Amino acid sequence: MSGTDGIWWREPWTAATWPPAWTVHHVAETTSTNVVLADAASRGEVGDRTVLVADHQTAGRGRLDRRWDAPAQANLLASMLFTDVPPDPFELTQRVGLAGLAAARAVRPDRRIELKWPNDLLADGVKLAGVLAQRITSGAVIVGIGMNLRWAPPGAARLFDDAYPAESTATILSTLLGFYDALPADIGSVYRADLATIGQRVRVELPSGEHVVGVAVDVDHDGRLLVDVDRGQVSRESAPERRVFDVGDVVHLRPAEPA
Ligand code: BT5
Repeated sequence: MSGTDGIWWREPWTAATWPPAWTVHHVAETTSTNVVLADAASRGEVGDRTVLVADHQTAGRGRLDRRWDAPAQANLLASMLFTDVPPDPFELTQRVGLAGLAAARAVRPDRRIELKWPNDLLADGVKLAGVLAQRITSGAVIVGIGMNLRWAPPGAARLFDDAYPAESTATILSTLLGFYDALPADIGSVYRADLATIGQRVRVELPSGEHVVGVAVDVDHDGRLLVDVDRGQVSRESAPERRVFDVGDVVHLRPAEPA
């Protein structure tokens, strides 16, 4: 793999043994692992299950053109390329979310780590990790995950409170990739079983600025969230209206929390 963006090499971290299906490249600094891996994939330089992991991103990206922040060498910042894309590409992001969930739980079994729709990880109710998927023109899909290990912005969570050896970032990534490989072929029921959002009272914030409040009842075959919107938001007399969301930010509301 070449690149104008850094020096590429394989398996630089002695702590890591990568599962055989994956080719892991590591770089000290890059703009965004998603963007750089997408560019390399578009040029045909890398193949299925290539992973790019960076110690630092200067332009880390969130969904909807938002930013993803982390100081150098603090957190897990990695992107995976899938050229072998299933008929329902969103399943790849569900799988990465589930693998991240399993990896985080493996190292911090004492914390309450949950999956929130569409693909956030929460630790004790606060955002710990986010997943960003993008499809490139060849049809391949890049799925990036950022997980806070040693640093988190205000209002977010990190996995470790104390000093944690740098090599362990690679161990967590390796664990994550191993869990990915162990996921069953039929992912929908596993995802829905692990998704803390289902059954919760939620506020769904839409890109338009609108928000709705209701109870999240399920995720459909297209990965969309089904919400029974509170009666008061529709009309006083009507039964709850079921709405379907394919994009949005979800806040899990505690029962007593104002919407
Ligand atoms: C996400 O977006 O949660 C997807 C984040 C994906 C990041 C990875 S890192 C490796 C790969 N390369 C990239 O360039 N990106 C991926 P979203 O749900 O839109 O959340 C973004 C919002 O979370 C921001 O607007 C901030 O408010 C907040 N935020 C930024 N950095 C954060 C952090 N480290 N921890 C928690 N929240 C953060």
